Amino acid sequence: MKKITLWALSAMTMLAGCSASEVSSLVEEAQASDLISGAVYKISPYSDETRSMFVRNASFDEGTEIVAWTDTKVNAQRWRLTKDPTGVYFYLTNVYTGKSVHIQSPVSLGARLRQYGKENDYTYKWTITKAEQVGPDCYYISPSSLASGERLYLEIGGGEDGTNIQSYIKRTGDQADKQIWKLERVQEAPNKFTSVMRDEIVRSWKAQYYKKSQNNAGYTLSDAERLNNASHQWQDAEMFEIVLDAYETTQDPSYKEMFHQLYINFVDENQKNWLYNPFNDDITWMVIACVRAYLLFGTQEYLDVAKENFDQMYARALMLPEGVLRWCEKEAERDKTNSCINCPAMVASCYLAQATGDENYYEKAKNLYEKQSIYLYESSTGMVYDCVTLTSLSPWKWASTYNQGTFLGASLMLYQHYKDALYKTNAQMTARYTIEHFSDDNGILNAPDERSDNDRRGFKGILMRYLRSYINIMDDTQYLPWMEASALQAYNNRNSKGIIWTVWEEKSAENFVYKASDKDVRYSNDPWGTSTAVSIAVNLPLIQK
Ligand code: 7K2
Repeated sequence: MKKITLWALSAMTMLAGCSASEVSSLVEEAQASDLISGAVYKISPYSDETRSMFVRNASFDEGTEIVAWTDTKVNAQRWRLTKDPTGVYFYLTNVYTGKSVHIQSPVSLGARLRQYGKENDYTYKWTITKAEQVGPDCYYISPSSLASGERLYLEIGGGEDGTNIQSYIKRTGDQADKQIWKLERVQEAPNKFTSVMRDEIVRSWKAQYYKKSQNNAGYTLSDAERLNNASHQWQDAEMFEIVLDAYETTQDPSYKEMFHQLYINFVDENQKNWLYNPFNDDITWMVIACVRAYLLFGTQEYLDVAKENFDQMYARALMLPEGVLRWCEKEAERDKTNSCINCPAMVASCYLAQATGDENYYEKAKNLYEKQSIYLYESSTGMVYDCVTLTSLSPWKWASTYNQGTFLGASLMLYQHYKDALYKTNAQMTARYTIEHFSDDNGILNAPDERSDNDRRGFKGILMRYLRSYINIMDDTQYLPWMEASALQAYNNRNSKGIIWTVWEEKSAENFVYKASDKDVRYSNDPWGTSTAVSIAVNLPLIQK
């Protein structure tokens, strides 16, 4: 061990003063001449071709580790090989992040690989030689920096996802295979979000969850049993909305049928009047889904059910004289008004106005908007507060993607109807606040509070539909690159089944478990936390080329 480290140091010192031709003369073996400079490759351990080299979590961060991970056919697992100016060594540049593989220096036994944005010294240069005795496309990959006959070779550590890739002295016998890599040339895919990617995401999600969400038992539940089910109601409704989004943006008639099946199942489980549920927001989310479905498909029952539930909900939820809506009818919650009831109710009311032609629904939405703006909106920043207890009047100043989204949506719908510039300004402020507040250093959506909580994990899917409205209605594409970058991040972090957990900045595990700081979240049977990627996929406006 000691010997190698010292030797590596001396090799470094030598190289530091070398000219290009001197460097190339140090290479003793035939280079892999059939590798094409500029072409894109999948690089897999020969001992486990189901995996490939991956920038951990598809992160753009400088210094991110390069690891082996189950191949998911995404650019974060694809590498461009480029010859260095001497024509001897290769750079390996990730197709997604644009950053190149660098070996920890001084190069020694166990040196790790990381990505960085520059590729101008020997720590980025790789010698790739054929392992012809093993098979076609098989190679050794060595750091360029070691000048003597004794080279180091890249090898994988263990056999799990996330196992590191390191350099080591030549292995023999049983161990030899772990230093062999398959370099398979693949077609280059641009870092653009396409309709093909969108359809893959929807298809995978449907394949994983759709049948399981159907209740074929054919029994009617008692009220008490339905209450136990209540926390799924609004999640169901918001996933149904994603199906409607998909219909709107693709015109694929299969979504019409899918919505209808989901609706049938919903009323089978929850019946057609939902007032037994004390959460007024739960009722309202499903009202939105139903009235939207009526507007799209013309099925009268959807509108009748939506209208009945909305009217009854509104009558019991309206708090006077304040003019806002009560979130929950439970005794301890009766003084509280929340953005998650007021804003969806404004949206529902605007849709009902469109569906019925009854102007009163627009008036209801307008009045609610005015009161929401007094109690739970900061017009100077575009921040939507979460909730306030009217007896204490000290709001919880917590911004969430869903409240930002529904307030944005209400602003847009009211602007379209009343043409009042205030709604437009609020829409612009709210959109800007949302993008600035929920971005990481790389300009990609990041909502740390919404990673694992049972309800919050689906929040950002709601935002996506209203961002689409914003882009279309305001004809303002300034946030489109942000949205596309976020969609691509999600896509690059899919698992091999095509399922994407709501934490788009982390690779979705093959075993469908998200390790939150306080608990493990299992999502192989729960579609909610993976619906957000479906939402961005179907809501991202695709620019025709
Ligand atoms: O406090 C409310 C809301 O204001 C806040 O934004 C979120 C944050 O939490 C609750 S809403 C949570 C749901 C719980 N189950 C029943 C649902 O109707 C309810 O909306 O997470």
